[in-house]
Amino acid sequence: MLAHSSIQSQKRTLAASLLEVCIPLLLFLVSGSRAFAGDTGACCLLCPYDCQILTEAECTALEGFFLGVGTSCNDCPVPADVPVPSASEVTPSDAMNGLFMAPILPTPISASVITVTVRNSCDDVVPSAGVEVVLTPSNSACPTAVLFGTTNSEGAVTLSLGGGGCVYDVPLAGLIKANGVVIRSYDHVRSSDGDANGVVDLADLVEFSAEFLGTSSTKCHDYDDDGMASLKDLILFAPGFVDGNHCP
Ligand SMILES: [Ca+2]
Ligand SMILES: [Ca+2]
Repeated sequence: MLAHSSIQSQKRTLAASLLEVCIPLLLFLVSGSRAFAGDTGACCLLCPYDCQILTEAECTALEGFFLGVGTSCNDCPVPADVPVPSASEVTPSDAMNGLFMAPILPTPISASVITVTVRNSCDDVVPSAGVEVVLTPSNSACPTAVLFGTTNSEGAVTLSLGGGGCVYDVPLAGLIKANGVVIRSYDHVRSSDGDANGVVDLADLVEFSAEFLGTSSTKCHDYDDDGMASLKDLILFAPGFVDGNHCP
């Protein structure tokens, strides 16, 4: 009787052991069959960028982009360095609806120093982006103007628009490119050195005053493009005139 009980006990132990081994094995085979069936591939996820090897259904559930069965994560397009105009910003030029230039010495005038922040489609900043300001021949830049730069780790670069001239209501008058993509196209590029002779001088004051007093129509000295040459524009004109701002 004891021997029979011992045998039964051994059988139960053996059965338990088999189950312990077989259940994981079955689970492995079931899950492995999916891979053997070859229905997985690269699932590219954006914002933030990621990639996982999944089935198409699993990828769709994550709102990813399924590249196809058998594809690898190396095939996912990486959007990180593609600038998007609507996500990028230029201060203070965006608020002024145009670019403002001024001769650079002895001290750059505030609004002529701009900050360009480049972002991608995920609204993430784009570091190490090459940024360039492109002007028409109607504007002349000082030799030391900084019209090119590379964004820092915050996706920002500061440029100094030293120079003069006046362009208004001309499409493509001032372009800002980032990694070759046009992120801004301004119709106005104005300067306190409106006649572009390299110095904010009496001739510019005469023109500014005419617009400020309303004896001539607003054209070149409405720097913030609000429809009139007013106190806000005088604040940008006066320091350059008083200091005789000039190009090197
Ligand atoms: Ca001048
Ligand atoms: Ca104005």
